[in-house]
Amino acid sequence: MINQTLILIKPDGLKKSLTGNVLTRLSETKLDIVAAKIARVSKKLAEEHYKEMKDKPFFNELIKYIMGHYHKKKVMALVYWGEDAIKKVRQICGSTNPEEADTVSIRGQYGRITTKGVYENVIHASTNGKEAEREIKLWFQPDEVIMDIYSTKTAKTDKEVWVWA
Ligand code: IDP
Ligand code: MG
Repeated sequence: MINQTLILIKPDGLKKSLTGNVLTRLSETKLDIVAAKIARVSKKLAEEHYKEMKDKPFFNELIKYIMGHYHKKKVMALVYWGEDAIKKVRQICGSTNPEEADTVSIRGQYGRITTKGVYENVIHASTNGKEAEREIKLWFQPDEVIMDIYSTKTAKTDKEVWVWA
């Protein structure tokens, strides 16, 4: 099945200069990149992204981690598209716990568990179609994605826009 998935190279990945390594590993999937950007993660975005984890004991640390509190305050967000994109990307990422992840997976190679107990596992990838849709729509606007992956509509707003001077 053709599908799409949200990938985040987390702040530890950027801080450790792993962007190239991670993208090279992901290129093994032969999937298409249909959106990409470097983004600052606000508290609001972090909490929305990880809203399912709200009741976990490590939630506050997780929010600080994804916001870049311990590293660089940025993430790289990408959308990969193609045959079994969700499954193929998850496979290369490896298990959530970097100590348990296959040693040749991205998380197995580059992740660590901090003294505060957070799994700094370098990369986020959506786990299923529903999660991918929610996450892609959270991180990207339709005009930032070069393919029509979800239906869109036009809406009138009187919002002020920020433009080059
Ligand atoms: P996933 O990223 O493999 O989908 P989730 O269960 O969705 O795993 O957890 C989101 C993130 O929360 C993980 O990537 C990891 O950074 C962190 N995390 C998950 N479980 C634990 C845990 O038991 N201890 C510490 N951090 C965790
Ligand atoms: Mg998850």
